[in-house]
Amino acid sequence: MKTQVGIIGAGPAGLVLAQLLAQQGVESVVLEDRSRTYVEARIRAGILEQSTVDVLTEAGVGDRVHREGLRHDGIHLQWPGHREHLDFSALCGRSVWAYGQTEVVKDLINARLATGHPLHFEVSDVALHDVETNRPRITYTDRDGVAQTLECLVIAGCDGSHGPSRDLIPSTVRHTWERTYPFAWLGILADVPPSTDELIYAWHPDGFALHSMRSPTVSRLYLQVRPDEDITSWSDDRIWSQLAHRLDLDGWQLHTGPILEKSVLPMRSFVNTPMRHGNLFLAGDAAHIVPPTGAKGLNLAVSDVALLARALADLVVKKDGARADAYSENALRRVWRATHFSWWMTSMLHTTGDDFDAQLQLSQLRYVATSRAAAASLAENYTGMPISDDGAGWSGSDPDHT
Ligand code: RFL
Ligand code: PHB
Repeated sequence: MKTQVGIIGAGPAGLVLAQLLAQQGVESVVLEDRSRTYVEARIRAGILEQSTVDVLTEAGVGDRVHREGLRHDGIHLQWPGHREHLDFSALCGRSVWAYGQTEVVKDLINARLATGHPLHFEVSDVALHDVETNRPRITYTDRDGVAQTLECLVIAGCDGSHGPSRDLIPSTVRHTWERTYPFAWLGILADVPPSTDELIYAWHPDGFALHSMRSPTVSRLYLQVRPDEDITSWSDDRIWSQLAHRLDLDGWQLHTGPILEKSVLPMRSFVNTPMRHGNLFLAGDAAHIVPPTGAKGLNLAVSDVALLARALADLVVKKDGARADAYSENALRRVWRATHFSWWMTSMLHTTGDDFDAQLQLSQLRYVATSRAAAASLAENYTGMPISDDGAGWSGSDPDHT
């Protein structure tokens, strides 16, 4: 079999890339080792930056997010006795949307299958070959157990943090940076209407808590826990009472309901460079991981492939390699900005057990809540850098800037 772009992974990165390439007349084959049901049910991120919604719209899969997504024009920052609202529209003129990754993935799979272009689930033994040549290949076993070879012009490694693609970059050119954090999140999905209009990010001496949401009837909440936390020691009652305790504010009440899912997520920052080696291009979690505090993981995956789709269309259709040559550097500018912001939000909001750290965190929270400049910095990072080929940043995005 032959294709122009072989895409490994049907997560947000691989599926958005396939959709954007198809729109530009570039053929691709998507290979995914999990089942469609598994991929569509995997509960992960929930906040989409405006640029992400724009890319999904441009990719022809924006209808449902516009219809069912909940637009948020700010967040609440909380510490004991205080809940301060940051108004993103006033601070930077941008918004975010609460819309689950499960729904983004369902929309993308439906769109891909509707075009009739290949998307193969439940493949195994995926291996990449000759990525430094003009004829890279992917070998795999299809769901019927038949060995297959896919000849490509380029390969897009969109296979997440545990996929095989990243390892094809030789150690002589590869550089990685990593930070593991001394805490994790216990996340729940609950069948109860959100108790808040905007997300609440709460600092508390007993640990961070976050109130998010998926729809007008489903809430998503998180608690800071130890990385080795045993989930079986967290009964539903214990989870709700810790959430109520950490999110407590006079005159406000947390509504509880049936817990549909609970899991512990480790927290890590990781960056792999370069994001291109020969005719292998990495995108999304295959190249970088951020802790979820900044809500950036899914958004970075989408911005990577927005840049990559243009680069690959130029390379494959026009035989113009300029954007492909600049891809790694341009994508990494956004990646490092999001890596810093996610680390900063994580450091500001998670208790370490150290009293000095706690005082610095409270001082920072008061500063962000009272200084327009500090609040605007959080707002423009949270709502995300506009996507541009040269990673030029935010110039021109300030509504007051002429
Ligand atoms: P994905 O979504 O992991 O997709 C990669 C796909 O590649 C497939 N794959 C393979 N396919 C074929 N052959 C192989 N050998 C393969 N190996 C892997 C996988 O099955 C999968 O379908 O990466 P992508 O597309 O880059 O998207 C990135 C986002 O999914 C990710 O950044 C976020 O979800 C991160 N993240 C969260 N981000 C947030 O902003 N907020 C959250 O609350 C949040 N929760 C999470 C998360 C990531 C998690 N993981 C990865 C541990 C919760 C979890 C559990
Ligand atoms: C979520 O809704 O899952 C969510 C929201 C904000 C974050 C992380 C996760 O920072």
